[in-house]
This record gives sequence, structure tokens and C-alpha cells, in this order.
Amino acid sequence: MAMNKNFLALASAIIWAAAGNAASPVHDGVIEYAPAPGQFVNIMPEWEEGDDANAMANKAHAATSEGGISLGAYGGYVVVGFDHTVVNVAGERDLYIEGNMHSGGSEPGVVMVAYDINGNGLPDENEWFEIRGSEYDNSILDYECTYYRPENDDDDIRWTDNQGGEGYVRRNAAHQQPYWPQWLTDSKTLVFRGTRLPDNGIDQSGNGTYFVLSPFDYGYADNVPNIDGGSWNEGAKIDIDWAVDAKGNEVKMPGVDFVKIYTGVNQYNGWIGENSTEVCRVADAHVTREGSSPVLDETVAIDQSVLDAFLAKYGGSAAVPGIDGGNGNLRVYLDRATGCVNFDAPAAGVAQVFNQSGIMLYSGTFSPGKNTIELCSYPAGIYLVRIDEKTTKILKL
Ligand SMILES: [Ca+2]
Ligand SMILES: [Ca+2]
Ligand SMILES: [Ca+2]
Ligand SMILES: [Ca+2]
Repeated sequence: MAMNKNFLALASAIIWAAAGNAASPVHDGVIEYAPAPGQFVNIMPEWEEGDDANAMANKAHAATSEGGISLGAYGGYVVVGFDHTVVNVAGERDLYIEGNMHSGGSEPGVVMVAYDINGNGLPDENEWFEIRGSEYDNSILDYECTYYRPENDDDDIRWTDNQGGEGYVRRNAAHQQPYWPQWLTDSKTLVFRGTRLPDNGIDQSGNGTYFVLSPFDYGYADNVPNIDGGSWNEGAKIDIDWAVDAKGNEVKMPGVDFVKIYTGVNQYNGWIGENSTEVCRVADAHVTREGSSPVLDETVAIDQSVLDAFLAKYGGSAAVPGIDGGNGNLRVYLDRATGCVNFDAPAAGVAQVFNQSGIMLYSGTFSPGKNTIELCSYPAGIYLVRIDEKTTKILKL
């Protein structure tokens, strides 16, 4: 009986309606925050007893507009999402990424971008492309680094890599908290894979006591100051046209829905400690006003021919096995600004919404043409939307 009542309450919360809201230039959620061990981990943002990965992602989101988050040593990452697609404008840099770089303190983070090809509100593995920064040809592209959880929180944290290297994330007197992410203490190891950038720390003292971390030319986060001459620093911006596939081939993307940033240097710099990328706001660079309250330039639109060519090459249901069922041409997508799931139906049919436990929250019929299911009143989480034979996984933030 209780079950029935619950079902009715949720079902009545869903209405078929179209709505529109202004989009925000700044990322609207942290989808995943997974730092490697580091001296600012558990304090940027602060971990408190009981915080799990979800809680830390929410704290990380709040912290990006307040002082930033630290990604820890090599490989630690954050994934953010937008409430709109950041358009790839030809000949312009499209993303603006704030760090906390100060002179002599460049801690470059590798940037990856994803367009939500299957429209499920989540970045799927096949949707990611790397931004080819200036050091791409000087990097190790298939790097893997493993950290080992220490016996005691006071111990240095050992790492090994797939190149025969090893070392430690060393503790220092300034930061006494555990350096291992405290919501991941069930893991004995943490493994990170990606591109390892060349070392950028130069030992000016000659005896390991004074390092200067010099910036790379372009294409990284936390590499140059946020502001230059009173404006958003062009050097802190990313051109989506720099995206490449796993083989290094250029990828012409229509825009991006998700951005991933990870610490790209694996270097220990004396008393400064490990090289660790910090991230504040990630923003759409196509704005009519910069600063703390930027305003999105609503006249910027996706180039339809670029989108069509991109989807023809990388889209299609076969690209995401296990998620798309039949009816592969039906695109079901979440409009993050409104909290509505939209789809164009070729014919009338039945739509259903399930939670992750498989409990049906809604069932109803739809007509041919544009249809909308409103998920606004649902709590954040993953939902399965079934439309005829096709099931799409949707993440609601
Ligand atoms: Ca561009
Ligand atoms: Ca996706
Ligand atoms: Ca740092
Ligand atoms: Ca930094």
C-alpha cells in the first residue's frame, strides 16, 4: 500500500510541458571529484566524517566558486557538466578554466572534453576527447600511476608507474591532515591513467630546496593566471578545435557538455610539495560580460553541419552498447536547464521512468512529435527512461 501511494505521488509530479530558462555560462555541477593523494586533499574541499563520493562531489561544486578544489598529485581529476552545450566557435577559444596559478607556480592540468552523443546527461567513456596542448608531443600518452594507501596517515604515500618509476607523495609540516582521500579508504590502491606531461619544475637552488614551476605554452588548466590586463586570460582558455582522438587525430566537435581536468605533471618539488592542479570555475568563454557574474552570449549557436558530421562519425546506438536498445535513431536527452527529458517520437507509444532499483516511477503514452517528461521534482540521481524499446540512462543533478 505504501508503495502505491509513493508511486502515485511521484507519477503526479510528472507533467508533460515545455519550459525555458536562461542558461548559465559557468558549469552547473560536479559529476565526479576523484583526487589523487595530496597535501590539499581532504581540505580543498573539506572532508567530514560520513562524506561519501557524492557528498564530496557536491562540496567540490560549491568550492569551485569559493577558492577552488585541489586535484592532488598526478592523475587526480574532476568532471564538470554544463546546463547547455558550450559551442565550438570557429577561430575562437571556447572554454575558460580558472585555477590558482601564481608566478612561478604553474601546475598544468590536462583537459578532456565530451559532447553528450547519446544525450543521457552523462559523459560516457566513448564520448571523451583530449585537448592537445603544447606539450602533447613531449608527453607519455599511455601513462598509468598507482598510489598505495599507507599503514598510517602520518606516512608518505608511495606510488609506482608503468614506466618503471616510483616515488612518494611526501607529507609536510604545513598540512597535517590525511593525504589519502578519506571517502576512499576502502581502496588499498588508487590507479590513474592518462597523459603525463613533462616535468615543469626547475630546481633553482641546485639542492632540491627551491623550485620554480614554469608555464607551458597553451592548452592546460592552472597553468597561467586567470586574469590578464583586467580580462579573462586568453592563456586560460581552451579552443575545442584542439581536441584529438586516442590516436592523435583532430576531431571537429560541435561543442562540449562535459569537461574533465586532471593533474598532468608527476613531480615532487621540495618544500612546495607535489605538483597538483587546482580548479575553480569552468566557464563557457562566449560571454557578453566577464568577471564574477558572467553573462552567456545567447547569439552563439551550434554549427548544424559540424554537428551532423560529428554525429555521423561518432554517434549511433552501436557506439554505446548496453544503453541504447532498438530504435537507434530516437534521441532522448535531458535539458539540464529545465530538468526535462525531451524526445522526438516518430509514432505514438509508451514512456516509462525507472529509478536505479528498477522501480517504475512513471508510465504514460505519448503522441508523435516533440515530447517532454518533466523530472524537476525528482531528487538528484540516475534514472532510466524507457521509450518504446529504447532505454536511456539519465543523470539528474
Ligand atoms: Ca573554437
Ligand atoms: Ca552521454
Ligand atoms: Ca597545487
Ligand atoms: Ca595551483
